[in-house]
Amino acid sequence: MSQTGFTGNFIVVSTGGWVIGFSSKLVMDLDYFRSTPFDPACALRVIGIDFISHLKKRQVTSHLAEITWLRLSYDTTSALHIHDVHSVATLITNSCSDGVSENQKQNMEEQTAKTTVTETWLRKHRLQYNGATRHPFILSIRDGSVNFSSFKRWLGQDYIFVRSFVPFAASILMKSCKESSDESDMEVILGGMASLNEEINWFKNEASKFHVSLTSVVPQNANVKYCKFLESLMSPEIEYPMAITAFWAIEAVYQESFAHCLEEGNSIPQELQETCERWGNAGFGAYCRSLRDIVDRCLQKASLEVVSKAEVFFLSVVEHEVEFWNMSFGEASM
Ligand code: HMH
Repeated sequence: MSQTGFTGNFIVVSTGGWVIGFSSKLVMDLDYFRSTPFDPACALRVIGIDFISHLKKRQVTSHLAEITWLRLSYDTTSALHIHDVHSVATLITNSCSDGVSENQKQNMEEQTAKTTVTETWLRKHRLQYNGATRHPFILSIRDGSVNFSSFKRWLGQDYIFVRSFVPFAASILMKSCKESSDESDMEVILGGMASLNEEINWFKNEASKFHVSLTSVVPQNANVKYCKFLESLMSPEIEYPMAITAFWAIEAVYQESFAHCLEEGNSIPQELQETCERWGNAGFGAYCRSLRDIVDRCLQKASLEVVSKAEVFFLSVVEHEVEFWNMSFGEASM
């Protein structure tokens, strides 16, 4: 057995949500995925309650980051479609009866009962999400190899983005007042807006330190697209649960990215320490947690249609974020 092997009950699911493999007590090696005849065109997701807990137990999360860049797919024509984690857990529980004790079964069921919508998405879309929170630009900040011209490009572009993010935040604030069932949502969002106020000044300061002229920054393609996306979410037709989902995801990607930079063993260049702390600090972490709780509360009772629309917005944010980081390496030719 190789060192990258796992044991446990798990289901392998293709990007489209199709079960392409299922195993009880199987030993899995990441090399196995590399060598199997998958078409390297779309991403593979591995989900399953037992599998996730194994990853945590063995502290092999670095392998998750590693397979972020591994793209696989499978012909899904005759596979079984999974709608949600609940059905996955039921499948595991029903099909592994010989490999799973009654106790374990109960644990699985309990875990499923507590699973929130955002938790389900983060499991389901782990690879895509890691693509945004463990992007090479972020990893280069963490390990100190970052190119300062990339950082400066990101800084100028993000200043423009944040200026567009303010009216978006204002639209969420309005929606929360009109549509939320909980008065405290408004306070959470207002707190976020207060820190955005500070953030704009921070950008100006930082730009002058790095000799970036904010008035002459030309918004790049990915940035223009992302800002247009924000604008589309400001429409009154976009209901609060969908808008707040995107809002949470936007903040969460930055929080997780920069918090990762700050984790033990980093070699962040001293000049970038403040940047990492801005989004990676514990207070910002707690704010993102509150936003996530709002999202989960809103979606817990929402219709399947609203939940699946919100999931699409979540994934769009993740894609825009990856494109945004890519921009730091230079504008793409398209
Ligand atoms: C692109 N995403 C981008 N910029 C930001 N400043 C944030 C998220 C967090 O506010």
